[in-house]
Amino acid sequence: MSGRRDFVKSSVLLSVAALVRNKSIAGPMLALEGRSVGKPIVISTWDFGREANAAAWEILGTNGRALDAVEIGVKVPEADAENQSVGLGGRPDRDGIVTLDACIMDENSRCGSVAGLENIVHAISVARAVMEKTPHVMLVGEGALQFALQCGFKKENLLTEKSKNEWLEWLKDSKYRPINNIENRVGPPGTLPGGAKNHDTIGMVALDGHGNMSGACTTSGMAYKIRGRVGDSPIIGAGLFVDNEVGAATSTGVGEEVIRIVGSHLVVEAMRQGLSPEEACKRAVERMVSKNPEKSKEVQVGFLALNNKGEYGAYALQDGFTYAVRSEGIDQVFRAPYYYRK
Ligand code: SD4
Repeated sequence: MSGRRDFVKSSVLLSVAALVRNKSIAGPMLALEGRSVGKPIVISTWDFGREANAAAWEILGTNGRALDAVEIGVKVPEADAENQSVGLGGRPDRDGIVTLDACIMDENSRCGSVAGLENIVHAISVARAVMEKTPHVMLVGEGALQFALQCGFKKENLLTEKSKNEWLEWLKDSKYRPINNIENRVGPPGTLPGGAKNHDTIGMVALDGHGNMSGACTTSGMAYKIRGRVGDSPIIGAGLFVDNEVGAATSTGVGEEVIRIVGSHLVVEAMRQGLSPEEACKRAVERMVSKNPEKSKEVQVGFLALNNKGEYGAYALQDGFTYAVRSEGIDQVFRAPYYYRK
């Protein structure tokens, strides 16, 4: 009982800390190292992670498994036609075709992944089927679609009128110009027609009441990418990594930069060495800067991490990366600390 009281007290304190932290959005960032609310807990990328967390919490809050929670959680943005960077309604490649990348990893280090998947809304569930029903980890393109159809997934058109019209507009000058923090920003004229708002890849990691961790990551990738391009999101170790003995991490942003440093694996290994989740994310960002200083100034990458004690943190290259946290007594979006200060 007193444990429960202490827990509630610490949750309240944390909410206060969270308020303070959110206030800091406009000013200097407060680094609250190793924030912890205990288990179960789910965290995910960007503001829209909050809705995904709510779905995941229905599983976690009733003593369910982290693996089920992360799958159900990320299916929310996958099914949202208004979200133009995940699943249905995602922006297409430069040939006008929506291709999805996704991966999932569980507490036993089992993992599954699909890349360049077309016409299936829930890429994450196909990734889970790869993990559970095949001896493989990753299926791509035609083969991934064939496998999904064999598993009973239904073929659907993923290109909405909105995304199609924007792509047709984009074709007028066909320049590949990713926008940082696309979720929070209105694109400059000519970059995303109509100054459209967007969301971004969802990466989600969770710790369940049994002390087990899982993660999921799903995206339509960078808008107007070259046909066949695969980002970090379906690559185990880059866009997502889970080690039940240590913790889990996921990433969002320009996938090429994440792949080069095998970012999420690096974050988990840094936590294994004793760094807090935020420090570990910062280490990955610093590695990215040291390996590619010029490029890192221009692009956005954010890492999000959770250790197996329920401590969480994030760090990004640039300002603007947000993440959502859900646990008993907390349902909140935070703004991550970042490397490049103007
Ligand atoms: C990718 N990391 O395909 C994904 C996309 C993303 O912010 O997260 N964009 O590279």
